[in-house]
Amino acid sequence: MSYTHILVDTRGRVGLITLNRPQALNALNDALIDEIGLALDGFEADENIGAIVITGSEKAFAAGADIGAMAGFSYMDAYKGDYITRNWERVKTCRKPVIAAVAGFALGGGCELAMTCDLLIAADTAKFGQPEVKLGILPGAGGTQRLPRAVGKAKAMDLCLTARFMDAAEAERAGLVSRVVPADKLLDEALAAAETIAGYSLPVVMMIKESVNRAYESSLAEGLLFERRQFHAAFALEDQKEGMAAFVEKRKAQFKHR
Ligand code: CO8
Repeated sequence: MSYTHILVDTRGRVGLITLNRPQALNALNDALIDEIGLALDGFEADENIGAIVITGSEKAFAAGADIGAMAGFSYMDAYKGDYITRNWERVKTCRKPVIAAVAGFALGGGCELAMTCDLLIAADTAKFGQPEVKLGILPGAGGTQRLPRAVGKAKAMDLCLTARFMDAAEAERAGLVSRVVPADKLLDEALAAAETIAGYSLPVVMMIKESVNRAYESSLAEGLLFERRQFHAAFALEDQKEGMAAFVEKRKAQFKHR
């Protein structure tokens, strides 16, 4: 499979997707989002892959949707073509965990793409923002929905309405980012986290991803019930027997279903 807008690689049990439109700070278009979908299809089907990392360049994770490409759009072009957003939830529907490793700008659709990932690790150079208001549009791929869930209404309103950027330290304080690391350590840290996850039982990892995502999309009662049922189901797994036996025997678990 050859790609035009991304680079696709594997590192151990980790699938690595690097956004690769350096001339436009990795601005997103339909072709790029479709390629991410294809790469995820491949990694999902590959039993040697247990987790995926999506990253960009030192300067930009992605500076948003491609403004030049959409500048002349009519309402009909955007609506009928379901511009960019048509394949947007693919990261979420990927059952294996996806980590965003963000350095530099993650703006507009770039911030939204990072937020569809399960875990967000930022370089100390990262800058997050939803500056669409400056272009006479609003966020269109989850910015007004995922950002308030991640950082609360006050900060989401601030970012979406003023278009100011939030640096990595603020993003970590606000809860958007799980860790901030020096820029030159970003990829190593993200790959190490992904490799750790890929070493665990894949069905359990998938249950965790599905359950945590429920917390965003359901009432508390429904989410808790879903979690409890998944928890019960985990006792049907050989990996549960192995994981608990290994703990009792003070050795490292050898999970069968990775
Ligand atoms: N689209 C297209 N090209 C871009 C984009 C973009 N979003 N961002 C940067 N570029 C291009 C620039 O035009 C420039 O190209 P050239 O060298 O040919 O002139 C090159 O990348 C380098 O950019 P700058 O010279 O501007 O670099 P600076 O370091 O001076 O500035 C910034 C960096 C601050 C990131 C600046 O480029 C900027 O403000 N970019 C636009 C940010 C923005 O507004 N993003 C939101 C876009 S709208 C959006 O994402 C809506 C999403 C809706 C849902 C769809 C899902 C994707």
